[in-house]
Amino acid sequence: MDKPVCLIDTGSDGKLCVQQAALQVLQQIQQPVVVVAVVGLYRTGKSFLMNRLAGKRTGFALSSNIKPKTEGIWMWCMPHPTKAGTTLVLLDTEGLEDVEKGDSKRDTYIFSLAVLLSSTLVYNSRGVIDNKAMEELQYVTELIEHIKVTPDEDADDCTAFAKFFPHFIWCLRDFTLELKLDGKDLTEDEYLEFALKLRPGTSKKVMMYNLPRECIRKFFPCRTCFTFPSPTTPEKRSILESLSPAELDPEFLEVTKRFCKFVFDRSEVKQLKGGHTVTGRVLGNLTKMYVDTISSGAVFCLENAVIAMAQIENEAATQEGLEVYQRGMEKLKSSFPLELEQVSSEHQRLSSMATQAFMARSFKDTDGKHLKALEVG
Ligand SMILES: Nc1nc2c(ncn2[C@@H]2O[C@H](COP(=O)(O)OP(=O)(O)OP(=O)(O)O)[C@@H](O)[C@H]2O)c(=O)[nH]1
Ligand SMILES: [Mg+2]
Repeated sequence: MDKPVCLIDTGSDGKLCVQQAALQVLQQIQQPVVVVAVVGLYRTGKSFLMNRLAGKRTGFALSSNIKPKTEGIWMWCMPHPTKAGTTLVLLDTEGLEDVEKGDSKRDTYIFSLAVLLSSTLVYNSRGVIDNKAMEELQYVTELIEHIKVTPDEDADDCTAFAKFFPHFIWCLRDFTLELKLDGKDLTEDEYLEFALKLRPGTSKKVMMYNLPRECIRKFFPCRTCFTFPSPTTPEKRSILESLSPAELDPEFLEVTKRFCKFVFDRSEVKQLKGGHTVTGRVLGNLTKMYVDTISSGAVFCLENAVIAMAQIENEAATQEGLEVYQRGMEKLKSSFPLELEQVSSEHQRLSSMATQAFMARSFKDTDGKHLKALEVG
C-alpha cells in the first residue's frame, strides 16, 4: 500500500462501519501482523507521528486548521521494516473529545477498538502528565465496562486483561519540563511511573485521583514513555509536512528515531487469546466482528472473538483442503484409464496434501470437527 485507506468510517446511520475496500486489502495479507495504533485528543500530532513510523513525510492526512482531520480509523499496511515475513499495520484514529462531535460514546468505542486491535497502543498527548492529562484518559477507566475476557467472567477482574492488552506507549508532545526529581535525573519511563504513583487513603478525592492510574497500571503492565520537544518553531508548525528533516528540531528527530526503533524492535505480532497468531486476513475479520458488536450494543468479548475467528478460519481451511484434493483428482482424471492401485495411492497422497493445507490454516479445531468435514467432503 503506498498510502493509507479508511478502515472504519461513519455509515449513513451515523454508526461506525467497516470499509469493504480496506477489508479486501487485509484479506490478501496472509502474513502475521504487528499492529500499532495511536489514540489521543484531537489535534495533538497523532497523524504526523504515524507518518514518521511509516518513514514518510506525508500519508495520513494532517489537520491544518481548528477542524479535526482524521475521522474514524485509517490503516496503512507495509512490510515490517525489521521483522522479515511480517506486515506492519499502522492505525491512525480520530481525535478524542472533539467539541464539535461531542459524542463520548463514540470516543469510547474508538479507544476500545484501538486497544482490541493493536499489539502496541500509542497514547498521544500534549505537555506533561498532570491531573488534567489523567482525566483526559478517562476512557481507560471505561474499558472494563465494554470488554470482557470470557462471556461469564466476573466484571471486576482487571488483571485478566493485562495478558491480552497491547504494550502501552505514552508519547508526550511539546514536552518542556526538565526530567529531574529532587535534583536527580529521571528517565522518561521513571517520569511515567512517578506520574502513575497511587496516593494512600480511601477518601473520594483520593479514589478519583487513583482510579485512572490504577487502571493503566493493571491493564497495561508493559508501559513506556517518550517525551518529544516541539518539532519546529510555532510559525512553521502548520507547514510541518513540507519541512525536510534538516528543518526539524534535532532533538525532536533524535526522540522520533528512538521511538520508531523501539516500536519496531519491541512490538509483537498480534495474538488472540490463547496465543493464535493474527494474520492480515484474521485482523480484517476481527475488525468486522468488533464493529458488528458495537452496532448490536453488546460487550466486546475476547473469548467469543477467538471462537468466531476459529469458525471463519476453519471453514476456509476445510475449503482450501478440498480444493487441493479436487484439483489433484481432476488432473488424475486426464490420465485415465489407470490401475486401481495407482488411483488408490494418488488418493492417499492427495488426501494427505489436503490435510496439510488444512492444518496450515486451521486453528483451535480441538474437537476435530472441521478436519472430519474435510475427510467427509
Ligand atoms: N506543536 C506541535 N504541533 C504539531 C506536532 N505534530 C504535528 N503538529 C501540527 O499539529 C497539527 C495537527 O497535526 P495532526 O498530526 O493532524 O494531529 P492529529 O492529532 O492527527 O489531529 P486529528 O486527526 O484532527 O485528531 C498540524 O498542523 C501539525 O503540523 C507537534 O509535535 N507539536
Ligand atoms: Mg489525525
